[in-house]
Amino acid sequence: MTQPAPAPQPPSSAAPPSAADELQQLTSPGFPSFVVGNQEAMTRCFRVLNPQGEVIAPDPGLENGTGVSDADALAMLRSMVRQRVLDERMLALQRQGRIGFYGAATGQEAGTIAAGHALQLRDWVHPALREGGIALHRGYPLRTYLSQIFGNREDTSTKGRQMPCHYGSKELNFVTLSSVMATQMPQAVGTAYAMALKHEAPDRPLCLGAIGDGATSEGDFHVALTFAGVMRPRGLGLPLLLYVQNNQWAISTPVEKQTAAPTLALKAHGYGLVGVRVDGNDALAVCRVMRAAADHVRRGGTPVLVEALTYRVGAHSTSDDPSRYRDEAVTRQWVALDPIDRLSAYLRGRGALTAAGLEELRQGYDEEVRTTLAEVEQIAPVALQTLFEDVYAQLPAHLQAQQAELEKLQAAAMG
Ligand SMILES: Cc1ncc(C[n+]2csc(CCOP(=O)(O)OP(=O)(O)O)c2C)c(N)n1
Ligand SMILES: [Mg+2]
Repeated sequence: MTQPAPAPQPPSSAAPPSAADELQQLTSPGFPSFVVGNQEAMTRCFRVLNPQGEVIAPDPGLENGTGVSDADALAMLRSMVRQRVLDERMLALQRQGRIGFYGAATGQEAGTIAAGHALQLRDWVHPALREGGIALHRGYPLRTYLSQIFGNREDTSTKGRQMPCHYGSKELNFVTLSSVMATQMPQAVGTAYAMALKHEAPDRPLCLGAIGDGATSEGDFHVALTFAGVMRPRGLGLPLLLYVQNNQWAISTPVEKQTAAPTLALKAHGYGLVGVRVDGNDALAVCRVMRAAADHVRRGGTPVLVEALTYRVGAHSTSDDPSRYRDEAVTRQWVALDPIDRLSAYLRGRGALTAAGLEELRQGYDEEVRTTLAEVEQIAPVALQTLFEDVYAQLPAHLQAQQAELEKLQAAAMG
């Protein structure tokens, strides 16, 4: 008698990778080379520091064995601590009903700040929700950053017409965030194309387009990668870096539901781009990879897609409660891989920072945020008549009528 064939099993939906699984993979395979089709660069995760902040494989040919000076590491740490303090304060403020919305970058400070630090000020940035810290790192005033969140008269970026966190600065080449996912990608391709037409290799300004893992499922992502590969003005690659912070969640959708590909960096290969995966919680690794990628595209090399592997340890935004859809035990494992702890442990090991020095930094930024916030809360809201500005050179009749009506209502309200 033959045994009945076993009933086919439904495919199991892949469980989110545990931090332990990811750590297994996070061995340092050596510095990735920026070559199209380099399987190892796209699948293994490049890192410099282990979770304790020790250099995994010091390279005697490089400054400090890491390729990053203490001054650079300290500059990144300062901005990362500032971002953490600021985000914590903003979340508290939202809970108190003093601001409407906030999207924090908690746990992603290395992925944000180190990527920004690797660029030059002449380089353009098309940011997504987690990259506001790059603007601050470039010198965007905290007062203006907070004014945008309050939408007050000093909100020079968006004049109170946008949601909070939509900062932008022409002077800093930091393009105002669009909430619409993945728009950064084709826009960055266009900006990079303009750079390629206006500037000569090998020292061209570049453009960074940043998105999250969820945005890789948008059509715009694929359109942008196609153009990034095929557009070769003057026979050179575009000066373009496509940067994906893979924090493993898109609100409540895990990255395993975005793609069956083993990594997001692998997607670069299908479009003829260079793909590199880096530990997004390791500021030194992000800085090194992004600097090398920047150098590569300034010279005219093929555009690079960098996937920074990290985790969204907090909520998506102040409108979200992650405990309703994910296992927070996994989150706690990632909290143990905190990028600020790791970088500060490294700097302490080098004698470039003390525990007291770190605490002083924290307190200094806490004071800065509180003082600036107290000032910003006193700034008047945007004047109502600005509703009618900036769209029409000549206000159409129906808007003129509405403006007159508004003025009458305002006069009546003033008594
Ligand atoms: C085209 C589009 N669809 C849906 C949304 C609503 N939405 C806002 S953020 C978000 C998830 C973004 O996830 P991800 O790209 O991983 O970035 P993260 O927030 O994790 O940094 C969604 C679905 C949107 N803003 N734009
Ligand atoms: Mg995400």
